Amino acid sequence: MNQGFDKETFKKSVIYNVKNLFRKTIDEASPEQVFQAVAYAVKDVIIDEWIATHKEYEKQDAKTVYYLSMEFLMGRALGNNIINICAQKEIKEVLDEMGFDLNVIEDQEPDAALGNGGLGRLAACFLDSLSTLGYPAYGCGIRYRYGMFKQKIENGYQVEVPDNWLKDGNPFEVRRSEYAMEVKFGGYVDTEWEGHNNHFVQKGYQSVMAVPYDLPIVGYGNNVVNTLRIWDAQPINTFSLEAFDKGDYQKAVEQENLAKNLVEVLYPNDNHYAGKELRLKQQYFFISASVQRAVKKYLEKHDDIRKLHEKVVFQLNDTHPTVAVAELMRILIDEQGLSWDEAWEVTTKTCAYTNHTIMAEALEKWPIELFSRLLPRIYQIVEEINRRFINEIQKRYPGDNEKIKKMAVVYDGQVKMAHMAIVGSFSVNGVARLHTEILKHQELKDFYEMMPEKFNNKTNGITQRRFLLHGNPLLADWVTDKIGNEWITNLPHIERLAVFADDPKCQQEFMNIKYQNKLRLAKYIKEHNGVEVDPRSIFDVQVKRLHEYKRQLMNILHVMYLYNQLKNDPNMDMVPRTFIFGAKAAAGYRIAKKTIKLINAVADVVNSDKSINGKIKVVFIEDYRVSNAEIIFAAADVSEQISTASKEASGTGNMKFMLNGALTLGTMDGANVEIVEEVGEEYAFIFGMSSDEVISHEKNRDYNPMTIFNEDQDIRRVLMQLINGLYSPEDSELFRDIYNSLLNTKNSDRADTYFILKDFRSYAEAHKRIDKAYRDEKWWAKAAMLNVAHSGKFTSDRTIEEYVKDIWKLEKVKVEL
Ligand code: 26W
Repeated sequence: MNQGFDKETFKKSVIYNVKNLFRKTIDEASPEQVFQAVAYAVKDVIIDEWIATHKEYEKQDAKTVYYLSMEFLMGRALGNNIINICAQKEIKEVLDEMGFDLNVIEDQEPDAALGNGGLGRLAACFLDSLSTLGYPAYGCGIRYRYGMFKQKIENGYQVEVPDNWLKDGNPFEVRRSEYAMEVKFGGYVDTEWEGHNNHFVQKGYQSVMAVPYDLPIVGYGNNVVNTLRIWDAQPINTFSLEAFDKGDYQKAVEQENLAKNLVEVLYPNDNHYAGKELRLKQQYFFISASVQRAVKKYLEKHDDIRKLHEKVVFQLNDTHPTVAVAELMRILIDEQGLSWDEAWEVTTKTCAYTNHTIMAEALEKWPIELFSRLLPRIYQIVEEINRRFINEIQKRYPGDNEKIKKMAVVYDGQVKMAHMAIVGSFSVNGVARLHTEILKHQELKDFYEMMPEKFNNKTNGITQRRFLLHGNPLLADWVTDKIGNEWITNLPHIERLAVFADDPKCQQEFMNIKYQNKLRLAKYIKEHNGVEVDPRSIFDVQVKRLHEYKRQLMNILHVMYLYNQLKNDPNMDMVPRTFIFGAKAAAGYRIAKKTIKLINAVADVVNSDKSINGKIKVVFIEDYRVSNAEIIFAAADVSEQISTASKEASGTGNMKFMLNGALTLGTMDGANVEIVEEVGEEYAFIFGMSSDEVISHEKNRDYNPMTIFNEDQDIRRVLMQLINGLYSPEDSELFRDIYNSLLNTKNSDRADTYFILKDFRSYAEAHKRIDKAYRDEKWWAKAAMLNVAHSGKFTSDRTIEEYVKDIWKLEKVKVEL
C-alpha cells in the first residue's frame, strides 16, 4: 500500500487530464484516451520522487553507473509503474468506480520495444533492479522512431510491419533539450601545434544535435526513480534557404538527412552482425552524446578529471557501445588536455564490458575504410590503442606473431570491437557460469591468459516484479498469502514455499492457479489465432527469438515425429499436448523465416486432423513481445530451453518460466546448468550432448548426420516429409532448404551444424519422461512448486548486487519524500 496516495486527488487528476488532453468528459473518453489520462496522472506522482531522487544523488555526490546499451526492451510502463509506486489496489479501485477495468486500460499502451531479445530485456530488468535497490544509475540508449517490427503471420509466413510506437506520444517521457549535445561525423583531422603539444581538430564534418528524452525508472516502494535517457537526433540548424551559399546548401541538406535517418529504426538482427554504416553511426551517436554528457555533469561538481572513475562507471552492454572507449579518450585528450597515459589510466578504470554471446557471426568488425571515414579522429585513437597493445603483446610473447594476429584491435583491414572492449575495460564478464568458462578457455582464451584479473562471471537474472507480481497476479497473491510479501524485494525468500510442496491442499491450489492462467492464455490464443486449445493439455512452450542455434526446428521435427506415431496408432496413450511457439525472425534471415512457415504448416495439418483426437495441437503466437510474454510464462507447464550446448550464453526466458512454475526441458547450456543445480536434476528434464561434447565434435569435424539418417527410420521418415509435400502440398520443394541444412549431401561438414539429429533421440526420450511425469498430478504439482521455490537465485536484484560489489562499487541511496 502507498501511504501518501490519495484516491480522490488521483481521480480528479484523471478527469482533468481527459478534459485537458482530449476536450472530453470522462464518459466520452475511449479506453486509449483513458490510458493517456491515467498515465499522466501516474507521472504526476512519479515526478516528485524523480526530482527528490536526483536532489539526493547530488547531495551525496554519489557514484553513478551508466548502462550503455543499443537496446532496452522495456515493454509497457503503466502497469509496472503502478505496481512500483505501490498504488495498484487504489488505482484499480478508482478506475472501477469510474467504470473502467485497469487491465483493459493497460492493454492500450504500446510496448516500448527498443530491443531485439535477451540483451535488451536484460537491460530493462537491470534498470528495475537498480532503482529498487536504490543505486544511482542511468540507462543510455537511442530513441528509435520505430522499435522492433510488429509481426503478422500471413499464410503461415512472417510479415514485418513497422512499429510506430510513438504515434500517440509517450506520456511518461520528458524532453530535456537543455542537455542536448553535438555529435560530429566525417571530415578530416587537422593537427595544430600548440606550445609543445599537438592539438587535433576535426574539420569539415557534418553534425547533429543529440536531444535526450528521459523516462522514469521507478523503484519498488522506495521513492527512488532513476532515468532511462534515450537520445533523439535533430538537425543542427533548421535549414533556411537564403542563408546558405551553394556549398553550405548541400551540407545543410545532408545534415538534415543525417539527423532524420540516424534514429529512424532499430536493427532487427539478433546475434548477427551486418556491418551497416548507419548502425555504426547510431553507435557513435548515442555513445558520444552519453559520454560527453556524463563528463560534463561530472565537471559541474568536480575539478579533477583524473578522478572521473571515482564517480562514474560505464558498463558496455556487449560490443555495440565499445566506441565509448575511444570517445572517452578523445574527450580526455583533446578537450580536457590529458596526456595519453593519463587518459588511458582514467578510461580503463571507467569502462567495463559484458559479453553476451559466443556466436561467431555476432562479432562486430568494422572495415577500416568505413570506420576511419565516419570517425576520423576516433580512428586515430583506435590505431594508437592498437599500436600500444601490440607492443604489450610483443613484450609478453616475444616473437609470437600468432598472438598479434589473434588479439590485435586492428587487423586484416578491420577494427575488432570485442578486442577493443577487452583492452579498454577493467572488467570483462560473461552472463552465466558455463558461458564465462567457455569465454575464458575457448573464445577469449588468449585474452584470459594475458589478463586473467579482468575476467568474471555475472549470472543473469530477471525482475520478479514484472514477471511474477505483474504478469501472474494469481500466483503472486497466493505466494504472498503463504509466506508474506518479502519475496517482492528479496526473491530467495520464496524458498519458504518449499515446505508446502508436499501438501495436497497447496498442490491443488497451485495447480488450480496454473489452470486459470492456462484459461487466460487459451482465451488469448482463441482471440488472436482463432485456434481452440484444451487448457487441460500440457502447455509446452518455446518462446524466444528464432535462431538456428535455439533449435525451434528440432522442436517442430519432434512434433512431426509424434504425429507420425499417432497416425500409426491413433490409440497411442499420451497426455494431450499443446505445443506453443512464439518467435520473431530477423527480416533477412531466410532459414529462420522458413522455420516459422514450417511450424505453421505443421499446425495446419495437425490441428485439423480429427483422427488424432486433439492429442496434439500446435500454435504459433503472433508478435511475441514483452506484454504477451507475461501471459505466456504464467500459463506454461513445460519450458523448452533446447539450444545446442555451448551456444546460449545464458537465456533469461528459462528463469521467467521457472519463476512461474514451469518445468525445464533443456540442454546443459547457459543458465540451465544453474537452474538445474538450484532445483535439482530430478525436477527438470535434461537431455542431449554436453558443451564439451559439442565443442569436441566441432574441433574434430567428426559428426556426419547422414549416419543417423541412414540408421534411424523414424528420423528418416520425418526428414522425407520435409520434401514430399505432406506439409506443403502446393510446392513439395518449399522446405528443401531446411532439409538441406540438416543433410547437405555434398558437404557433410556444413550439415546439421546445430546437432539436431544427434540430439533428437535423447530429446524425444525426454519428452516421453514428461508425458509419464505429468500423469502423476501430485508429483507434477510438487515439482512445479519446487521450481518456484528455488528460483531465488535468478532475480536480477542478485545480479545487480554482484555487479555493484565486484565492478561498479556504488553506494545505496535513501530517498525520503
Ligand atoms: C551485431 C548484431 C547483434 C545483435 C544482438 C549481435 C549480438 C546481439 C546480442 C548480444 C544477442 C543477445 O541478445 N544475446 C543474448 O543475451 C542474453 C542476455 O545476456 C542472454 O541471456 C542470451 O543467452 C544471449 O543470446
